[in-house]
Amino acid sequence: MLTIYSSDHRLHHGVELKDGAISDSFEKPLRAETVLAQVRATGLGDVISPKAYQCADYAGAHSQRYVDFLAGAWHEWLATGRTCQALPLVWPVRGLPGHELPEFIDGKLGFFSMDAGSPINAGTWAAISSSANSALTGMDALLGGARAAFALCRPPGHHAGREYMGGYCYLNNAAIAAQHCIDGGAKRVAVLDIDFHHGNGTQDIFYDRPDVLFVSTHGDPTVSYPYFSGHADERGVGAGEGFNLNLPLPRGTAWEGFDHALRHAGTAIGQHAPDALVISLGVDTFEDDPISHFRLRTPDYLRIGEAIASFNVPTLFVMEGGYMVDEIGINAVNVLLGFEGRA
Ligand code: Q9C
Ligand code: ZN
Repeated sequence: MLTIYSSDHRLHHGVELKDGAISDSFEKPLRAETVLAQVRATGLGDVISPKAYQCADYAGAHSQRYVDFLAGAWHEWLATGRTCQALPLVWPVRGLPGHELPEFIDGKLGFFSMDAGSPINAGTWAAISSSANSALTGMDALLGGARAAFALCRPPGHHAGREYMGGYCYLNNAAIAAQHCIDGGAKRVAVLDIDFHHGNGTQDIFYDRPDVLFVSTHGDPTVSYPYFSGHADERGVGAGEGFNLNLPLPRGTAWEGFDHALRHAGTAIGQHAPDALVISLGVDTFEDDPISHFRLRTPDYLRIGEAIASFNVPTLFVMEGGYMVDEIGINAVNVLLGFEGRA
């Protein structure tokens, strides 16, 4: 299987608020490096760099004004005389009118975000555009006839909505790839999100559309981030009703419960009969993940890959979360090896 990877991801490394203090983000460069090392160690296949794309290639999944904001945010922040990382601090929540885009960067940061989990620094745009380009290059491989490809994206993307960043995410790499597939002539696409966290951003982007089915397994939002989406009764709206399937699972879910949800997902994907499948591949479902609460073990990831292969659809794997750095390479690549029948 072809892997698409750009070392430009290293240009982005941020902070996060944890337990009342600011600290280094769990979403750090070493994550992608350990996955790449495991791709090489297992001989998964060739590793190539992403091709170049335009902002217009991101603006089907996102709005043009949001992409423009991301591309220019660091320079607007610098122009105010600050050289520290840019973080939002105020949000247009229920009860505030909130519909007018502020002119000043501090207002824009809040307008275009869901939380303070996505800091912006000097290298952020280079990193996030290379990450999206990796997903686009992977989808182009599928459109060219490949059965599968692996976009080793960093930063991740699935919490980023049509007009907002959050949860370490900026551009929604999986959604951008799915939209690129539709633009390339596909009638139907499915996105299956197996990250521990609900893919609220991908849900947001395709919520009113019947052409892109979104299915997500994740920690029950009653007790897990992102708290405000991911419930089973969110089924899509308008023409998109019935094309969004959330499968929330309790804290402590191990292989049996996860496998059951995966089969449910497989049935829904089969009914949709997609031309291509995009997997939001998070491995923060691992038992030792520092910020998540499932109990999958390393061999379980081989089984996940086998299950996905049995759906029998051309498949693009897009890297999302996973924060137990020592193990994320083995676990992520196990999914790919399982898919290829190398378990
Ligand atoms: N104590 C991804 O996996 N912080 N994003 C949650 C819980 C945000 C995760 C804190 C987690 C975002 C792509
Ligand atoms: Zn996650």
